[in-house]
Amino acid sequence: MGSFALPTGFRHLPGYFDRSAQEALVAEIRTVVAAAPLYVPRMPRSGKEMSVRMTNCGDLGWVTDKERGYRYQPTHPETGAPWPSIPSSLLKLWKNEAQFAPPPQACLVNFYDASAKMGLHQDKDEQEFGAPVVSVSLGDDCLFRIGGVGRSDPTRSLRLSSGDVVILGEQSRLAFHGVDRIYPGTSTLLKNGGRINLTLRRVTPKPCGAQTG
Ligand code: MD3
Ligand code: FE
Repeated sequence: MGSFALPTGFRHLPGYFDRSAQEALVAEIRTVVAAAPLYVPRMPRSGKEMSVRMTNCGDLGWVTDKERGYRYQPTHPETGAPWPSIPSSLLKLWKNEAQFAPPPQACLVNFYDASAKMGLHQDKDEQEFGAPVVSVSLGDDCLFRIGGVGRSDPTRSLRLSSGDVVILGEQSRLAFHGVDRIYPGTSTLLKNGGRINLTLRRVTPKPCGAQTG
């Protein structure tokens, strides 16, 4: 609830995608999920289930399980298949908003039902923090919270709606953040309700002199 400044490099672009673009994105994500089913991520060591369901597209996907913990890998943890490719509309979003950064390697797909949430955390499993994280919200609204680079730094809460884009660069890249709650029934985009969040990331530094991302 604070009114202090957000970290530099934090950009919230409300309504970036209009309804028809959101519908097109949902159709593309359904294709991704058909090839790479949502799975139940588990916390390292405890094996405790997260409430969010996850999958990925891109060369690398972020996964977690009890035995091996948080990591990026090129294949689905349950099917063993390579992740499907990142939809072109998301590559275009990255190109337009992440400026000089080389192409995204990972697109994490998070699905929240009415009771799902995500605790306050930092995204630090990547080897590259120079590139921003670019996120897209689809479906029901959520209450998103962002703080500073220390776990106990004061936090601010923002409501994110379907079609919103959030860009986390510079100081905000390593800020603690989380999703406190979903507001069920606030969007008609997803037939059965819930919220999808897409998070585009660079995982490794750009290979020096290479032509590919
Ligand atoms: C702020 N996802 O997948 S997206 C995650 O809505 C994650 O599913 C949330 O946090 C979600 O790791 C938030 C917005 C977001 C993404 C990455 C960030 C905010 C961030 C990285 C640093 C700071
Ligand atoms: Fe995160």
